Amino acid sequence: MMISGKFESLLKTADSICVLTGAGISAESGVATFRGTDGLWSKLKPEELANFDAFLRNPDIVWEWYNHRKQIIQEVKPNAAHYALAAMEQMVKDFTLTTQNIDNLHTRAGSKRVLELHGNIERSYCVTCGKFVPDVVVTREQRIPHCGDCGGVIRPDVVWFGEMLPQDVLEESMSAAARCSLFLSIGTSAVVYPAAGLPLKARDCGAYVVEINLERTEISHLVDESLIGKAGEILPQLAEIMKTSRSQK
Ligand code: BV8
Ligand code: ZN
Repeated sequence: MMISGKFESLLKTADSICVLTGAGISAESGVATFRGTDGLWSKLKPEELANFDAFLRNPDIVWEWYNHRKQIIQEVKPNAAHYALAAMEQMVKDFTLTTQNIDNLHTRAGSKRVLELHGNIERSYCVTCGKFVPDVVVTREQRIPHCGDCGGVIRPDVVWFGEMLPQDVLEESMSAAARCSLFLSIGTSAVVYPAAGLPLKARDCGAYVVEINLERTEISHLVDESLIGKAGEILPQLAEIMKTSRSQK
């Protein structure tokens, strides 16, 4: 893997690093991406599933989709890319990991502080009283889970199209992007906003922005360096370079 001298030096010395991950970082764990060739969206339309109106119209269909994804996520494991980022977090003073993924794999790989921009599939809440409900199971008999307290419909705690992102998480991600000297955009097609605005914010604030992705994306022409390849192969190499000049923080 060829990287520039500037990138290598920042990996070894940068005090503040910010990372944005997307579905591509979980692909090698066996979790389908959205827009790649075998992506989820190639068969289903996001507007039919990942939005609140679709949920109100067909809560059972949306729950069936999330239940299917929950089952896959429970069967898969973090891959080398997730572990590499968890190792980097231990070596860098100011390290911020922001993810668009809802699969919990960064936390399962040992990352201590994960900013979840689009929520987490393992959490659900009642749309009426807001009560969080752990481990919701949808069955053939009970296709739409209801709240034990008020009888309201329970929904996955994920951010759908047209919904605001958790404000505190977004603000913390934006300020990390603004102060970092190195920004890594990993496994994301960079089409969904405001998440895709993070690498651009970092660039505007003077960070060196590197994209690691299987193919070129909407922001490839805007970043400083693009590494085309698998996150599971590239990230461990970057963590090794980091290790050569850093110890545990
Ligand atoms: C909001 C739900 C305020 C959770 C998701 C017009 C222009 C611009 C923006 C908008 C617009 N109209 C509306 C908007 C705003 C809209 C938006 O951005 N739309 C886009 C699509 C045009 N955004 C919103 O609505 C957001 N809310 O803005 O609120 C507002 C309110 C009203 C109106 C306007 C604004 C909410 C966004 C969150 C939506 N929820 N999912 C879930 O079910 O998961 S989005 C969905 O896409 C996922 O969350 C996912 O995380 C996200 C991004 O996808 P990626 O992670 O990038 O995945 P993708 O498959 O696309 O790419 C994977 C990449 O990995 C590929 O490039 C592939 O090549 C690569 N790859 C594959 N394997 C590997 C790999 N790379 C490395 N290694 C590998 N092995
Ligand atoms: Zn309730």
